[in-house]
Amino acid sequence: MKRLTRNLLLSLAGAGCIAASVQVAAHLNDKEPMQSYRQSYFTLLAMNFGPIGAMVKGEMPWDDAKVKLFANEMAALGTMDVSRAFAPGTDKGTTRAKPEIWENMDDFSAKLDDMRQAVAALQVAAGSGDRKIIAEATGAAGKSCKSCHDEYKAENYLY
Ligand code: ASC
Repeated sequence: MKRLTRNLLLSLAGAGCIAASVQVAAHLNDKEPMQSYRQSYFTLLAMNFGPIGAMVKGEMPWDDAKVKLFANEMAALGTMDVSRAFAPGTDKGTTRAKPEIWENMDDFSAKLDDMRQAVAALQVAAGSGDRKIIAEATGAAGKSCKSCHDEYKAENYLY
């Protein structure tokens, strides 16, 4: 009886591990690591930009400390070289990145640079605490996201 309980517990623990690894695989697909990497990167950007946009639009109560924090996180992301996640051959699999990216890599890289500059400017604007300046920089950053999505991202803005 005791052994049966022990075996039951061990097999439940094993099932738990399998369930956990399936969940992890949804975030990092080791068959498509670059696709997972860039999706994670843009998720981080969106999860910081979303609330700033919502505060600027008055959809969320203004919180100056949060605006500064999220803008800092975005600027930190802007220092990362996400272009390596668009390596040749990674236009396949689970991706919304259009093949046009690889056909126009110079233009795509220029747009990534625009994004880096826009998030750096947003960080400076957030530091000023001036809501009008922050709103302008937020609009400019949103435009830079959108200009790339319009040409190079399929379907909805998910990440
Ligand atoms: C976001 C997000 C985007 C951009 C885009 C800006 O917060 O997830 O993809 O802003 O909507 O136009």
